Amino acid sequence: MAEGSERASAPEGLDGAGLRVGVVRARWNGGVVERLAEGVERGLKALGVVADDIVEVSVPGSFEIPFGARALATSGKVDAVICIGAVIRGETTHYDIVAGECARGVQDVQLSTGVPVAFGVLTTEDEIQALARSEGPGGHNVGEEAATVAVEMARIAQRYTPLD
Ligand code: DLZ
Repeated sequence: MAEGSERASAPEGLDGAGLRVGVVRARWNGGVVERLAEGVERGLKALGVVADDIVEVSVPGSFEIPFGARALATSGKVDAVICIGAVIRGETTHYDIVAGECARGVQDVQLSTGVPVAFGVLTTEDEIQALARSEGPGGHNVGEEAATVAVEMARIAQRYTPLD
């Protein structure tokens, strides 16, 4: 597992004020996903994204996350999308399919639409690992990290999107 020092730090002065952010959340492993959602909320708030600019879509499982992300990305209503879910190997016989298709689909969505999509989906061996990556304030939370990624990538997209 990546230690704190290996994780990407946020760029200096990163500011999410005025950005509209979509959140796609899976209902499988709902307890862990709720913890990730709390991390997303903390992360966005810390960067100045207000609650009125956040739209949330719930999907059944992580396999459906790319579809939800595409719906939001093509809506014209968001500057970035954050995906949160938890695929836990111990509880999932077809773990590799669900986790792999989720990651592939998310990457497809952001490259095909030009709207950044942050991958806050946990793929872990067991629930202990999932809980360790969805901690409360001050701890490691992949949802919180994904919030920072979404804001950073939205700013990059704005900077380099050609004018009409
Ligand atoms: C079916 C399934 C299984 C076994 N495990 C998980 C999981 O650990 N995490 C998750 O988000 N979703 C899981 N799913 C549900 C699939 O993502 C999907 O919702 C169903 O296969 C229906 O398409």
